[in-house]
Amino acid sequence: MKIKVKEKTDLVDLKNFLDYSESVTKDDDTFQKLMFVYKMAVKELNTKIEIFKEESKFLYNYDLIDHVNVRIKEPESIIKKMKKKNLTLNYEQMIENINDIAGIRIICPLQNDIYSIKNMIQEIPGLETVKEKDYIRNPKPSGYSAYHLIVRTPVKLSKEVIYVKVEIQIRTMAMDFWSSIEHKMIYKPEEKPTKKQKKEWLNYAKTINKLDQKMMLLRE
Ligand code: 0O2
Repeated sequence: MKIKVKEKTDLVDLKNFLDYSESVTKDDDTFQKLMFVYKMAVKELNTKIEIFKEESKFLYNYDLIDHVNVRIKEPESIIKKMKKKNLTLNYEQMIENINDIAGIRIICPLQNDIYSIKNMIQEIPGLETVKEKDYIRNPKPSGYSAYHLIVRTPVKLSKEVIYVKVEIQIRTMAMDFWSSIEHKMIYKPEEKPTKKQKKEWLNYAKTINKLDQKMMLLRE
């Protein structure tokens, strides 16, 4: 693995940070180095989101953000997802096409809050939006609902600034309740779910959505 250390601080895309034509081998040096950079990206962004959380409580006495979860995708899951997407197992393909290696999940009380949080994030200096998916206005066929933002965020290391992709999922508490259980039982289950089960979960998602709408009215 070639590590390019620059003399001066420089702006570097993650894909130029290492020799990335190499094959993806779980836990080799390149993999470790990549995971370190993703981890730092999540850490930096999470600090900014925590500030929004504290700020809304301090200024408006409102918990705009209930809680935040961060995670780095497991190496096995990254490789599994690459195979599912029929990608060549090299770092170039991994960095370009797997958008959720670094993930942040923000849970908030109401559907309106999701859009306020999304706007606040998009105004963070230096952050670029790569992709947006509004699964609230357009839920997935399963019923899955959330707002997904794929962003590129700068990570300042001692010698360079590296741009790293992070997936931010923003959900209400009700959506999170549904998707956490559905994830285990239907989305990634041990046993394949039946059509009937899938339909039942879709109906639960609709109920959850109605509940979210009612909560917004109550708040108003
Ligand atoms: P895991 O185990 O949660 O990490 P992209 O390449 O960015 O365009 P991607 O990542 O293929 O698209 O697709 P998508 O549909 O936007 O989904 C990204 C993530 O959303 C998933 O990651 C899940 O976390 C969540 N998700 C999507 N659909 C569902 C669903 O039907 N049910 C639940 N519970 N979660 C869902 P992973 O890597 O698939 O899974």
